[in-house]
Amino acid sequence: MRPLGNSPLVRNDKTLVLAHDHGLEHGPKQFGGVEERLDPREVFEMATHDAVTALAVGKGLAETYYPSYEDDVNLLAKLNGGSDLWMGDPYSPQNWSVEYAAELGADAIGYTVYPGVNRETDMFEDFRPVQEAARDEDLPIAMWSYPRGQAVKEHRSRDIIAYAARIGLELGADFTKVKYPRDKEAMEHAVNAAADNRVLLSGGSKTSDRDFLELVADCMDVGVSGLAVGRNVWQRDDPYDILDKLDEVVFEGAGADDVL
Ligand code: FBP
Repeated sequence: MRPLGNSPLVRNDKTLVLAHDHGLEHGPKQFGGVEERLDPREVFEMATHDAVTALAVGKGLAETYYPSYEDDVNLLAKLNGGSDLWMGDPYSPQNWSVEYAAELGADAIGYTVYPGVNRETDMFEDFRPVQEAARDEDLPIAMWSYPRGQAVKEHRSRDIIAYAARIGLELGADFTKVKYPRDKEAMEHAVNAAADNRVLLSGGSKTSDRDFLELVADCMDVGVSGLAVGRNVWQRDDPYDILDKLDEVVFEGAGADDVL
C-alpha cells in the first residue's frame, strides 16, 4: 500500500465511497420503492454531495454517465462483478481493465475478492495484475474482501472479518472493505489486523437512521477509515439528508446523537 494523503478519495484522512454496482450484483429488485433510481443519473447526482469522496460503479455506468460528472465526482472504477443469477461457487469476473478505467478518468480502482471460495487461487491471481496495473497508473486500489465458500461457516465472525481485513494488506490493497463483524470490539480487532491498511465499512442493507449512524459512529470510533455504502444511502427517501449526517459523523467525528 501507498500513502494516500493527497488522494481525492481521502478528506480529513477519511473516505466515503458511494457504491452503486447493485444493478449488476443484485439486479433491478434492489430498486423496489425507489424505481426512479434505476436511472443512474439520480445516483451520480448524489455523488456530487460534499460527503462523497468517490462513486463506485462498473464499466457501463462509467462509460455512459461519468463524462457528464467528471468535474464533480471522483470515479472508483469497480472492475469485476457478477450477477445474482449465477448459483455456482462464488466468483467475480473482471470486465474491464485498469488501463481503460484510467482512460475514462478513474481516480481509484475497486476489486472484489472472495477469500475461501473454491476459486480463491484464481481470484488471488486475478487480483495481482490489477493491483500492479493500478500501481503503474498511480491509482489507489480498494479491495471488497468478502470471505465466502464452504469452509467459511460464519462469514461475519470476529476472526473471519479480521482475516478479510488482513488479506487486503497482504495482497497490496490500499483500502479493504469488510462487512461489519457484529460488534465494535471485533471491528477494532479487524482494524488492528489490517495494520496500516485502511479499513472501510460495507454499508449493508437499509436500516433506520439511528441504527445506521450509530453503526458508522462506532466504526469511526475504533479506527475505521470510512465506509463504502450503497443501499443505506440511495434506497432512502431523502438520500441527501443522510449524506449531510454522514458528513458530520465520518469527517467531523460527530456521534449519532449529535446529528439526529
Ligand atoms: P451496500 O452498502 O448496499 O451493502 O453496498 C456495498 C456492497 O459492497 C456493494 O458494492 C455490493 O453490490 C454489495 O455490497 C454486495 O453485497 P453482498 O455481499 O450482499 O452481495
